[in-house]
Amino acid sequence: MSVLTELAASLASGAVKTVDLTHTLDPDFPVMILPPEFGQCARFRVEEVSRYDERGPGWYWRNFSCGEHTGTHFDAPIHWISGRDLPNATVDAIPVSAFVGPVCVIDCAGEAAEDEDYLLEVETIEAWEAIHGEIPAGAWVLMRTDWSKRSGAEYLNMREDGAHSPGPSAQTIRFLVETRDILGFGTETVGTDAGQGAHLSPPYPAHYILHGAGKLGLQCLANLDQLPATGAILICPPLKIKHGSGSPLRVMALVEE
Ligand code: 23J
Ligand code: MN
Repeated sequence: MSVLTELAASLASGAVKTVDLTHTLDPDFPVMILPPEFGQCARFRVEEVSRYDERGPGWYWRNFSCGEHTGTHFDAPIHWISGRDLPNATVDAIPVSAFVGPVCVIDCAGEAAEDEDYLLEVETIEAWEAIHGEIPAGAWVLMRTDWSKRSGAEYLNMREDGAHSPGPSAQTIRFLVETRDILGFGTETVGTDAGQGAHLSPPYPAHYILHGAGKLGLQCLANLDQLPATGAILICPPLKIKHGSGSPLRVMALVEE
């Protein structure tokens, strides 16, 4: 059998299942809050156009609006100043091959439960690799923290000194980009960076280093506890927004039972 014929049979039999890694787009879902001197990302909004009524007797449809970084979303390299001059740096120009690929999941749920400012360090990646093998070039790497199980104020976890949520260290992102040549890095939190990432060096290291190297980001992912450490295939095509810096999207994975 060809690879895709086998895949089709495996999907039909349930040997390969599809896992949804996406939060529902909802006005109540939190968005990133930046210091007040900066522009802000818009929440998801929706208005009804018609619902089998005088505005449209046979059809239901709505208009929606939101930010490019609202809800479960994709970050393109041009999102950050370090990636501004790279080729194919916008969501409409990234080769679509980047939107399907192998995924490695680093489970930091226990550490994040102990320490809300937990930083994923290189030693932890190396310990993970000692068990699961080296992260292959071109892989998506996802940081599982179970942060997606939080709701309301607990999700952003804002305090007077800013947000408190886990993320990768600068060294870890540099290691994944330079030594492993990953395709992208994804998190369950509102950013690819830790809540206190502005105080790291460089500030927002995940954004700065990933996008400066043409790598991609995913944020506000859900259900990472349903993925194996290795062996799943991630599917994450953003909307084809002209010159887009990112986009909300449906993210899913193919997982072998
Ligand atoms: C703009 C400024 C800082 C950050 C972000 C956006 C994000 O996290 C994002 O959604 O890309 S940290
Ligand atoms: Mn973003």
